Amino acid sequence: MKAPLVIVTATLAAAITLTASLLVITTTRGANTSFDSSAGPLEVETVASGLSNPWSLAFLPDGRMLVTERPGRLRVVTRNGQVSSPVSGVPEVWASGQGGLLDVALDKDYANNATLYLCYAERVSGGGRTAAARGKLSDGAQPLLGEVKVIFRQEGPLSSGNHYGCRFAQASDGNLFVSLGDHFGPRDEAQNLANHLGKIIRITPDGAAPRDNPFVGRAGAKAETWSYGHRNVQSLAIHPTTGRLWEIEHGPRGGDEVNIAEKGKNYGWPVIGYGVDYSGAKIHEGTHKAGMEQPIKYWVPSIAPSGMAFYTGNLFPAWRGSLFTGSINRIKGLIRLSLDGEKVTGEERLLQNLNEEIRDVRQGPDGALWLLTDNVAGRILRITPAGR
Ligand SMILES: [Ca+2]
Repeated sequence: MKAPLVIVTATLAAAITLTASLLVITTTRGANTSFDSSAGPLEVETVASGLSNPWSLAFLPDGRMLVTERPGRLRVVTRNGQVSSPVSGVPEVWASGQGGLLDVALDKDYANNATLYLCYAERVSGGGRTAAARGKLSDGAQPLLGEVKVIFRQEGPLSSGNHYGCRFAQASDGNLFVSLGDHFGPRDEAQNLANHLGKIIRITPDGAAPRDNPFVGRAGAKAETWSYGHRNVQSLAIHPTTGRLWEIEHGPRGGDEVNIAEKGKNYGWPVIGYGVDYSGAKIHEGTHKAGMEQPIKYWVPSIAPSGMAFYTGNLFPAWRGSLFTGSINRIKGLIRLSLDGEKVTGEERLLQNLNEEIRDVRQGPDGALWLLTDNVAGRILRITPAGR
């Protein structure tokens, strides 16, 4: 009787384990989970699912969306969650480690020129680098990106697969800011003006360095560079009223930062900062140094920030003027920072019980918050006040 009993017990145990895991899935992803917030309970709607590591979301003028999938696909998604076949004509990417097809952004004159920008990891002999391309989207049953032109390629030591940065923000004058990671290589390169590692650059839509960039004409410096001493910036946005460029970057173990990235300024990595190495070893000389900027907010421990949106909508009046960023640490959720001008006055952590890595956050044309969850079956989520 012993053997059958063992089988029965094992079967029971397996059944209990299965039930338990189903319960976990139901309670973390089910409709009955409540998501409290300072603006009242939130409703989380799954608009689309089954996306492969979605990284960036951009709204088309008609309310549909463009979504990148890190393995190298760009898709058009309708408001009701219909996902198109991959847009053809997208540049080949190096989908390895943190690299692949990363940001997508529409030109501010997209309604007239159908132009969009893609930021991605490009394979070169011996590693990868951040590259940016533009193209024109031809919509329809078989969407196509045409007139594709690579407008920028990062110069300097290559990446083995990490820290590409790769977010866009377009200023009102049409110039593009692009964040470029430090490649998780020799850290001091972020202080070396002779390459593009650990920099934010400012380029025209054709990829040229505007003549009023800070290092134009300086020997041994890159004309595209706008600011430097950054580690890995995966959140970039223009402030809706001041027009200034804000960025959020990953620190090492501790020390993620919000900065206002100003022309020609040095943001300190790796000389100053608030974290330590993953081993616990010391990295920085200290937290302050003359000639280096202080963040307006930092996190210890790290939150692993990705994506960024200033909220200006009507669905959440209490949150107008707040700054949102996602966390790709699945227990930290969606982060809301309340602001008073250029000061951070508070922090709220939302959707922590969602148990998802949040890769991007955008404000939709409907005033809802739209999120991407980063995994092999990633989702597009729409966040609204419950009952609306
Ligand atoms: Ca810094």
